[in-house]
Amino acid sequence: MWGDRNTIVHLFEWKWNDIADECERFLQYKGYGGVQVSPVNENAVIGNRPWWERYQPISYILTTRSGNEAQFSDMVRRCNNVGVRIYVDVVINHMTGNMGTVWGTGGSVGYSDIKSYPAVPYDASHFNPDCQIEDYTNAYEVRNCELVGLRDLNQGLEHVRGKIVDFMNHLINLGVAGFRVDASKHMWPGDLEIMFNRLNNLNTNHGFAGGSRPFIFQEVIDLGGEGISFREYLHLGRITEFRFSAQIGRVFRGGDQLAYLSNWGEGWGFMASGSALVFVDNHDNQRGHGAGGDDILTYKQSKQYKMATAFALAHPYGSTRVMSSFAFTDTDIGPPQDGNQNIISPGINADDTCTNGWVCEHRWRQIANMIGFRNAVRGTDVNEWWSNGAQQIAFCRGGNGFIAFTNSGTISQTMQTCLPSGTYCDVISGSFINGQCTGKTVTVGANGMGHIQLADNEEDGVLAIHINARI
Ligand code: LM2
Ligand code: CA
Repeated sequence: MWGDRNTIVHLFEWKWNDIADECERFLQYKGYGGVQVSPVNENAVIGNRPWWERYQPISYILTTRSGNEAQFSDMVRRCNNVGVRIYVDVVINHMTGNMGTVWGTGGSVGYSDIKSYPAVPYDASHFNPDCQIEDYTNAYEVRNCELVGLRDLNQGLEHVRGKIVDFMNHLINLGVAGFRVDASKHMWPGDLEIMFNRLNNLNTNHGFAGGSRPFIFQEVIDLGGEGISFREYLHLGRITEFRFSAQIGRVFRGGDQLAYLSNWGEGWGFMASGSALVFVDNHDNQRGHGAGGDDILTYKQSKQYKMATAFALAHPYGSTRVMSSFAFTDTDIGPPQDGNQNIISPGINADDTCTNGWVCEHRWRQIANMIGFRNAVRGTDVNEWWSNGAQQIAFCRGGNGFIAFTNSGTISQTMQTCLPSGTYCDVISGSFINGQCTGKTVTVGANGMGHIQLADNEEDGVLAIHINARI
């Protein structure tokens, strides 16, 4: 990422042209560092187009409902030009489920019953034998059997490795910055290592320094108690820290005192900060798939969700990812589509929010402004931790930022903000625009002290000020 940027936003199921527009009109100005895009390669066309059809590959042709290769390539160029990196969700553990002859979004055919995908090509010899994953304490089974019936590729074979490496290197040549590796737990670390080592350096024609390696974050769900540990993947890249997602949701739902967050991070048993990719929710657990169950907060619990997200972005632990959703009640339903099953683009309201069924959490003022906070406090630690011993906390990030939270009761007191004297804009209740603040302000004296007013009944239980929003 560019040095003055942070956080990947997952623009789940967005079309490439819309993402390019979003990089240019919004993400660059808020300081977002990158976009995780939905799978780019051809997937099975399934019924009324559930979101999960994109996790059933037919080939490595870059044609999906998000767009074709020309559109993808144009998006990468346009986003890189404004300093926003692209990270691709690569589905390399498996192909489709077993459902006979199946057609893909690029017009290719798959014969899933005989494990034949001619557009790659893969045939039955390239897959693991038929068996289903049932016992998650059995590492061999988790890696060599089928995950929910999806035809399981054998990455121990050179032919399979070569096809996957060619696919990923093609994306690198098009200018992507890295990958979310789907279902990493279901592949052998030794096979991943061989493949990752064969990836090209990032494309210097897209502004990457010579010798830059792709940023890899592996989807490994490890809440403990299984046959496979995240530790087996630490040397290969970052890892999705699902305990972060489950615990932050539980805490901000009121299941624990905010005061206990004083040692958040490794102190809570999470992996080392430098290995973790962290998030409040992801596309799976926001709808009851994946891990975390009822603890997970989503856009549907908006106040607590914004608070948890603000905490995640204010805290130095891990590399952060923000979820951006389409609205749903049915957990299978895909993105907003027209009568021809084409994805409908989000429209943009005057207040920055989205239309047409897109939630756009990443555009919510409280979330987007915290990207600016995170950029302002880069390189600092948590200091001046304060709590009331229960549901109210506050802390500084070096001398660059201060944030307070209440999950119960009103905060009204003078606190150490660690900021130079001046008047600061609370970027939660408003925004800092052209030197003016549309929300509350905090006046900080020469001693760093400021009066913090955060009422129990406010829209958001957060107040955040930082050095780049001084009036
Ligand atoms: C992932 N990470 O490891 C993704 O984050 C997750 O979204 C994917 O599952 C999963 N791995 C496989 O890539 C999703 C979804 C599943 C869905 C699969 C495949 O959570 O429910 O399974 O994609 O589309 C669906 C059906 C399932 C069926 C399967 C095969 O829901 O009932 O199993 O297809 O036909 C018979
Ligand atoms: Ca596997």
